[in-house]
Amino acid sequence: MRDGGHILALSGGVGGAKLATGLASRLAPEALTIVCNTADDFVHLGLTICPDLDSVMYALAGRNDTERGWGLANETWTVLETLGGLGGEAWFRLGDQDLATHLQRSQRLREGANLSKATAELCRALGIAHRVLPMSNDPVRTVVQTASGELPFQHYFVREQCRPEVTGFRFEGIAAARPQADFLARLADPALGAVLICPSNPFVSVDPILQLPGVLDALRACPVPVVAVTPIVGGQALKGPAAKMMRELGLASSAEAVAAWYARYPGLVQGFMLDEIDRAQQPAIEALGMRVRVTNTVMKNAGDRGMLASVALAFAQEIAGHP
Ligand code: FO1
Repeated sequence: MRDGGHILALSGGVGGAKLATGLASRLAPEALTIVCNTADDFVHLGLTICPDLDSVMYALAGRNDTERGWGLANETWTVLETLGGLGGEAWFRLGDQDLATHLQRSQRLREGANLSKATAELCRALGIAHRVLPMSNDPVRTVVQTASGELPFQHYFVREQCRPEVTGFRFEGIAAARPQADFLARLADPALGAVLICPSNPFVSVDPILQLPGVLDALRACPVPVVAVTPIVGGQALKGPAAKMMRELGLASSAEAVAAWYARYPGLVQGFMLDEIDRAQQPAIEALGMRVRVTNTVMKNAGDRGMLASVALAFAQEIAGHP
């Protein structure tokens, strides 16, 4: 374990999973907890699917498909194709191996395990040593508000391929959802060293975590730096619809606009990590009251992931040393 204390990473799917693997390569299992968004979750074909937990677990296990960004490598699609042939719903592509995860999770939930327990069991089975937590054991579901009406998140994202114009989001169930107990306990733990907000979609991956009752207060009360890594580089999201959503919401699609989005939560984020290509935005982000670290944020390989993790950890330590 390094001397920077325990690190709590807040993550969505693909981008977050990349930084999570970088952090896991630098930190001992007892020094890192990854909290995943579960507002993308849904029940499909009778199975509970947790895309962000899956992406993080598969990446940490070294079994993720790096081309697609989601699901398992070396996947086959026999069940899905057969299902499609029967007239079943095949728009959400569940691979043969991936199905085993959803079957096992759904079975454990039916048997009475909560999502944290089912996740811990899957992590153990996949050989993952670091702690992966769902943000809550209670259901929260993102509903995407579009010019043509509301859509459940996966219908918007996968079935409609993010085509509808976004006007807003709501997180069904969030008012009654309790943050996962160990997540809150970590925020109150004197051994906590920093909170990292992974390069995930601020609207649909990070906001659901932040807006769980009690989380913002706990984050503001903990005396450690909160550092966010930009998911927008050169005006583009490396993966997913964040840039398109920003434009449709009337925001600039820029790292600065992401920082401004987080600045809507006063006193939350102390440090913001920006890509080299966006260096010119540093003064504007500093004017929001955040320290800025400019670095390469594009994670193409394990070296990049480890490097970004190291820079984030050093940046957080620096802020902690000179608040
Ligand atoms: N994303 C897609 O774009 N198409 C799919 O068919 C798809 C299937 C899928 C199955 C299991 C799983 O865990 C994730 C899956 N994803 C798929 C990814 C996922 O829906 C999104 O990347 C996240 O919800 C956004 O973070």
